[in-house]
Amino acid sequence: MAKIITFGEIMLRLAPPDGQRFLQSPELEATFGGGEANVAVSLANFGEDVAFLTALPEDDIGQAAVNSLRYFGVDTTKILRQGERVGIYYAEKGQSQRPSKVIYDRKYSSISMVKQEDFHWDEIFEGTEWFHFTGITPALTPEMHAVCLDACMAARERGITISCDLNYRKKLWTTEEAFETMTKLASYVDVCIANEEDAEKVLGISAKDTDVDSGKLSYEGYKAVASEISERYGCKQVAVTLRTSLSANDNRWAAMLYSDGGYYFSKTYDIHIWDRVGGGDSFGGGLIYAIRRGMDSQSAIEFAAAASCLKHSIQGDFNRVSVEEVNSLMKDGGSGRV
Ligand code: KDG
Repeated sequence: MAKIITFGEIMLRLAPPDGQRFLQSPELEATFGGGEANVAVSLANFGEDVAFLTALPEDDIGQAAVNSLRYFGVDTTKILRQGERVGIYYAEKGQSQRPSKVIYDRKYSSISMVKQEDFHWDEIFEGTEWFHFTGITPALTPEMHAVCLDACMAARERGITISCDLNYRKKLWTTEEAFETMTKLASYVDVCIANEEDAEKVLGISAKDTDVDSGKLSYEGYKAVASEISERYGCKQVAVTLRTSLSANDNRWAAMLYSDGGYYFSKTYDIHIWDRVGGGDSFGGGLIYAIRRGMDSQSAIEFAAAASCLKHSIQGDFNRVSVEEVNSLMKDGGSGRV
């Protein structure tokens, strides 16, 4: 039975090729992606024993989604095959001054139609050591709030480590709804992953003195965010990604881990973005891998930051990098510790 389970929605991703606009291209490239599925793929690429839990219809599109995960060695045996449809998201890449666009068509997808009683946590969690979800999963439907709470309670009872990326999605719920649900779930979370926007929108914790768009990062604000999340919800470790936008397609990228009262900063990287979607998920995958391998806090945050940087250079949601490639970037890349 897989040692790690990630839980959420995998969607069909339809994207115009070559950076074209929706209103321009006669074609759409079809791949698959979704926050928690992306984390599972990252972990599988690092050699972890990981399963993805979701619901997908019994049709060929559902099967194609399953196959896209199996290709990387993700265990798909826990996936519920039920419901009517695979959710879709349309992704248009930004360029220069034009931001990227995402359009969801995911209502009534199989995972959005599940009921609490569809999940038998005793069976699902047999042999599991780590459970990961993101704020996207409970945002899908009110029923999913309850399912996520069941999952967290069952994981906690069994001593399974729980990680959560707050991942606020404004197209799925309001900040009030996110706050109400995520504050309940956060108290079960051992390892919390956030960026500044997530912390503010989901938990109402603001890094008041950060100045992310000026090209300068104020780390005191991020430190305050991380320790506040840890204190309020009892999370043992809180990781925050530190992004400064240099242009629409260039970021300064680093990350911080708060662990055992200490703050650990990664090196900074100036990255040119080919495809930013899934960058945060690669960070989560890298962090889970590093913690599970017993890396110390400094190495863990370096590994997660480097894994995420590499994803930004890859087309599609899924990260396709090996541990060796991440190690090599950690060793030779970046511009010193922040
Ligand atoms: O983190 C990447 C996700 O945003 C992308 O895969 C789409 O899952 C998705 C979502 O719900 O936004």
